[in-house]
Amino acid sequence: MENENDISDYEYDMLMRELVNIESEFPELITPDSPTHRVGGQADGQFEKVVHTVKMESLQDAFDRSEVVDFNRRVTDAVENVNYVVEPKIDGLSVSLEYVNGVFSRGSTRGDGNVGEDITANLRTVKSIPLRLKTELPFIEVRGEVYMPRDVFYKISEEQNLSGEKVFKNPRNAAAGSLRQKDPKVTAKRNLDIFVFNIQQIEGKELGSHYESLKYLKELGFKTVPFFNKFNNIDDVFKEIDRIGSIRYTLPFDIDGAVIKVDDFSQRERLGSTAKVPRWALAWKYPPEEKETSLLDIEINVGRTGVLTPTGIFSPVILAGTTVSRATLNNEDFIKEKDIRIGDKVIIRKAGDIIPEVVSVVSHADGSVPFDFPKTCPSCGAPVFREQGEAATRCDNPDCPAQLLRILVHFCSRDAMDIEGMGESAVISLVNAGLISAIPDIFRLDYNAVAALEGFGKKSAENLKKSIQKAMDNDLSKLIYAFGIHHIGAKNAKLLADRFKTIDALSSASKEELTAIDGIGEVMADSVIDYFSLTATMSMILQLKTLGVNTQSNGSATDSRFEGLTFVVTGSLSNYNRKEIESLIESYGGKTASSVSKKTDYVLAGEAAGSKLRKANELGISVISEEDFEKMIAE
Ligand code: 0OX
Repeated sequence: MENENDISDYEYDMLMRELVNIESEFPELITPDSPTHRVGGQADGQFEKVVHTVKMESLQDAFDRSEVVDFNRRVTDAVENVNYVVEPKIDGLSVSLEYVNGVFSRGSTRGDGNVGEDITANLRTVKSIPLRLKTELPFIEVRGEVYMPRDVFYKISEEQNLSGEKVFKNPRNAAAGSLRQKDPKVTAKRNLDIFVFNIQQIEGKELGSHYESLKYLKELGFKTVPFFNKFNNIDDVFKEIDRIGSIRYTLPFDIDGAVIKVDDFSQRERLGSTAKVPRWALAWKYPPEEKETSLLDIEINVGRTGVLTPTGIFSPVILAGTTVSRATLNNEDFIKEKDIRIGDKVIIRKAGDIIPEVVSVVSHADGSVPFDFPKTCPSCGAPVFREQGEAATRCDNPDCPAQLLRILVHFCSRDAMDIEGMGESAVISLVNAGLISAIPDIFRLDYNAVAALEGFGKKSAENLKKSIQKAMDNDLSKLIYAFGIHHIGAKNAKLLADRFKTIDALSSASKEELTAIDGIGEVMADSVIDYFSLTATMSMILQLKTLGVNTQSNGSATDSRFEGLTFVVTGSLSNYNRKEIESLIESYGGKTASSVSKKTDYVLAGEAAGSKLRKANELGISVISEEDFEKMIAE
């Protein structure tokens, strides 16, 4: 995705460093497309190319103090009486600005350091870039960092949130996205800013040091890096990088480090550059800010896909400039591995300076106990599952309210029950109107109520009725797939339907029977068994059958367990009306009669059964309850 990363910049930099080390030790492993071959992003053709006559070099990173000490040793071994300038490292995008006779003539991105892109029109909209310099120099090219101030970033994020647009991940991505706009008017609205920190080329002025050139840049009207100080020993350099680190989050813009530069230009020349970086400069990278706080609670949320995600609730602390009181705890293993308990003192930080995470546990509270990851879904109470080799704990309940929309949309989708007119927006409307709250409700829709809904009308309601009625005769394989059983795609659903023929046979299949099918592995078999072990699943299947939904393989023999048996139903049942129970009995090959006689095999007696029950007892006919009946069909 445009200007987006999955890992934090700090992590990226560390990984890149590791790759460079591996490649220098094992050059045979270097691939032609190794990311170490580029200095930065490459030009992608949307803008005109600009060849940088003076290379826009990158910086050597340092993550450990010993690396700064080594850098100082290398420098002082080569040159005497060194002065260092230390400046904040602005977290933005490096650009080049060219001025001919004091007039801004061209601006470009750094690209890979040798070739960038012409973004003059967009840079003209950055108010702090002077369009005319205070002195009419024949030519000057400067380098600076374009950034988005943090308050601008928060304001734009809020607007993007409100309008449902994708929100930029951080101020740097926002600045990058804004600079790459085709229409400069869009860039202009983004309130970008710049800090200039280097003279790349100059005609008409002699300068001997970096410090001097920064002062001169100011005189010309540039907004230079907000502070830069000169030191003649490494101890003071350390003090300065620590000082900058301590004020880092009070600055109104993001910095990701401090840059240490040899001041004197003739000393820089003597030190020279490697193929990639100058030997006279070093970028100190600050590790992400970490803070200690207390874990007050662990909240478990169920996502649309049924995954249970634990979130830590903390005593609020200010971290990387904002107040943090929540952080994801990822999953059960993360909590177990770190032994995170409610009441713990923990260290938290923000990955990539944006997303809060728990780094470690400092101490447990007195009397605390290991966190017990829920065994049931906090949304619906059904048992939850964790599959072998998977970190996620999942709720598979087809009635889980947290997952209802996704479950319904999948159930109706083309490869599943293929119900035309039941796309996501229709499902949302029907759920919001209270007409559907579980899968079986699809087959007991009140079409008058549907017709009265906004966006439906009589015609759509009629069409919907037709497509739902058609779906009732779908082959078993479509129904199995429609259930959305984890790991069971359309093809596997067909395998299961072909082998078991009826939903009842499938629901009572053993693991051995399942894995005996070519194409069904252990993970799938476990998933099927878990799914049918839920009471909610069995109750849903019973309802679907009652409503007349086909649960058999088309063309296959039917489940005729009640063949030759006659039932008389009396009293009121809790799960079925009279018509529903009769069609259910018939679907198993049984017959129903209205009066009890010697030919009656079973009397199914509900609440307040009267004379028929008495007669059955007189004739010695088996009387069964609704519960007994459900057991008979579940067997
Ligand atoms: C910054 C920044 C970047 C000059 C030659 C090598 C690196 N992001 O703030 N780069 C440099 O220096 C260049 N200085 C900076 N302050």
